Amino acid sequence: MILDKHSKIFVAGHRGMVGSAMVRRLQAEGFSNLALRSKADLDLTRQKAVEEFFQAEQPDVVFVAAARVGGIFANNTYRAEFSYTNLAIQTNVIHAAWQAKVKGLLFFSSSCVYPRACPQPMKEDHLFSGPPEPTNEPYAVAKLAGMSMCRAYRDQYGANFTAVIPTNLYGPNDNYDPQQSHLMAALIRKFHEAKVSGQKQVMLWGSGTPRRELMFVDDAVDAALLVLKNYAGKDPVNVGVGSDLTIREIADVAMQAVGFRGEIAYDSTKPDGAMQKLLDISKLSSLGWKAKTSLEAGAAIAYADFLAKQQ
Ligand code: GFB
Repeated sequence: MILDKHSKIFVAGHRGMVGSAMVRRLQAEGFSNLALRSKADLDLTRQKAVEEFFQAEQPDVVFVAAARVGGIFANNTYRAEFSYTNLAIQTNVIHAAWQAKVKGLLFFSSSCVYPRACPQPMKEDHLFSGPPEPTNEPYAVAKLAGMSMCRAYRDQYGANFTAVIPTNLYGPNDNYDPQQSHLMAALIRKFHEAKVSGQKQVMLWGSGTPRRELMFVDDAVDAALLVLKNYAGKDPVNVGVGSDLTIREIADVAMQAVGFRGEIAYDSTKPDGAMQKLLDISKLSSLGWKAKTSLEAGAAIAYADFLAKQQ
């Protein structure tokens, strides 16, 4: 068994949306031996600091949820940062985890690793079969390298390192910055600001026609934990809900959750990004897993989180 109640667990990136959801989940399950460090205490881009941390703490299990992340605009604008920071963090953490002989490591990748022209729904077998979407290529290539590294350490050293590939996530502790945010956080912020200022129209980006598979972050970490505990395969596992909606449909749900009653317009000078990226979740489903949170319920929780952060 990889995890027991005494396991020392390092959640890298525990203040981010995914890492904080993982900490919530582990604590709810009674895991109390968590090794957590803020960015100020441990800069994961510094190899020496990371090695010293692993030598001192000797964690049993590691979740790699630390990353430089953002929505389509941030990915496309801060291309060097998305490349360097992610490559540095994951390289340092994965290598130091192997040196410290951890029992298990789970790396959070992203569905943007699939080729731009990938057949839909995207199966794990489609990985490495074509170039990624250009707006997030540096991020995608870094995440591909992280997955390849997990597989290489497994192949050469027998390390129990696995990657999950989550779809587009949203939920508590999302980043609501207007330029950096992912779709759901951007929708919540824009609709909320329009509602409180009495604005009649909200401007969204692109054409509104691309499709996205949105998943509530607590469901994603639930699936990831199941993979760590029960999955014995070598290849990464897609983590999604199994269905997608157009941006327009997603915007309708967010608008209802926020209570904005005006109109939506689309700024076609802003990019659409990938037109579709629906994950094939057969492998995850075969482990007996199913998403629990509807988009409507998740959007309401996310909006409550946004409001709490305004105070
Ligand atoms: O979540 P998002 O920013 O990134 O969603 P990706 C972008 C889609 O939502 C595009 C549309 O089709 C945008 O045109 N959109 C409409 C908006 N209005 C807005 C808005 O106000 N803000 C934003 N951000 N989008 C992500 C990667 O790509 O895929 C992530 O950026 C991650 O890093 C994720 O890998 C899986 O879905 O295009």
